[in-house]
Amino acid sequence: MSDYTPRPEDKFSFGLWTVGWQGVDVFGPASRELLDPVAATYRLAELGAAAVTFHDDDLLPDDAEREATLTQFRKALDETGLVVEMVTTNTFSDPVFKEGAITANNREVRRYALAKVLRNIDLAASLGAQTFVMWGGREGAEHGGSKDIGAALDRYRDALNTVCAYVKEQGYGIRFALEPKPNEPRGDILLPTVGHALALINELEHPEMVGLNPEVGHEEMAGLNFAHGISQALWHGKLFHIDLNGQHGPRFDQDLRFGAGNLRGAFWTVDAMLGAGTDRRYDGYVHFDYKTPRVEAIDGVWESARGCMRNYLILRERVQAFRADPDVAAALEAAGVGELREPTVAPGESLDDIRNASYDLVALRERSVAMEALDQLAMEHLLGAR
Ligand SMILES: [Mn+2]
Repeated sequence: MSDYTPRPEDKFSFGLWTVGWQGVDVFGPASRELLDPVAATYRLAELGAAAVTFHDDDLLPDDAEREATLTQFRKALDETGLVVEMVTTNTFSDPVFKEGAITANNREVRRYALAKVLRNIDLAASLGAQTFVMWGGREGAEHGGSKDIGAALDRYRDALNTVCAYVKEQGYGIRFALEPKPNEPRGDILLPTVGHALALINELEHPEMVGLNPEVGHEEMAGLNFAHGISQALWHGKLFHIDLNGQHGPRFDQDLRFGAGNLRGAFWTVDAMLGAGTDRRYDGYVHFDYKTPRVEAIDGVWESARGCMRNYLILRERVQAFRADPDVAAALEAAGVGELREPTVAPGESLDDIRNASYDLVALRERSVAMEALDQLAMEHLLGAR
């Protein structure tokens, strides 16, 4: 049995809001005590994390205590060796943002939201964060006709252009990562999927500064294949960050620990992160954005954090064994996976070469694709049967 102890080189990272979630849901108040974010930082370091991330309001809910808390937090980082790799802004909790933040109909709200984001960018830079995530949880609508979608996208674009220009002007080494989500808390959220967000990025003044922070549960809530989504983001050079968690199909945002929910999806997610047999791999922090279920007490909080990392390490081992298995190499060959890497029309060929070629359609119709065999091998590696 392998050792699944997390190490700094595994680059595990946790949002302070994850272990800090008190279990408040639509039907009931907090089920756990408030966790001090500085104390949580020490505990996550003990568990083997390499980094922490936070929303401004997770760490610094009270302006009067801002400097004192930051001093304590910087001390915790120094003492543990943890880094802050990503920072994000809470533009969703305060009822001022009830109808949106940077795309609210109300212009005062949009200006206040932008000011909050800019202030937080300064904080992110001062803590050495490389990535600044923007999740527009309140950017959306419940009512048809209540939102001019084109104007909302104009304002989204403007806000991204503004923050990119600000980062360049300040000389900060920060990139932005958009986090898509289809719904919840809004009935319908703008930029609902990886694909929608990628399309918006193409309209920006500095598209090279903006990528994605896809989250497992957010794509799966929409019934989408997360491994395919991050593979496309990698293909565009846009997988700047990742939010790992677990989800059981299209229902409310469950935020289960990584590996819970769609386990086969988690296997292919880790495979995609490791390149899926190609050199297009994710090399950033392995970031968890999950919530310990409300039923748990504080012991369950730390167990779930440990479980996220342990499940990633177990799945990584299974994926690597799958990719190293000679039977899998043969099955990939039989399934013609490598052949897709050959251009359909080779350099130097003309369209007449494909028009005038003869095709044995009977043989093509009847050919084996051998994909069940390949998938069964993956299943057996995942289940530890090989
Ligand atoms: Mn997230």
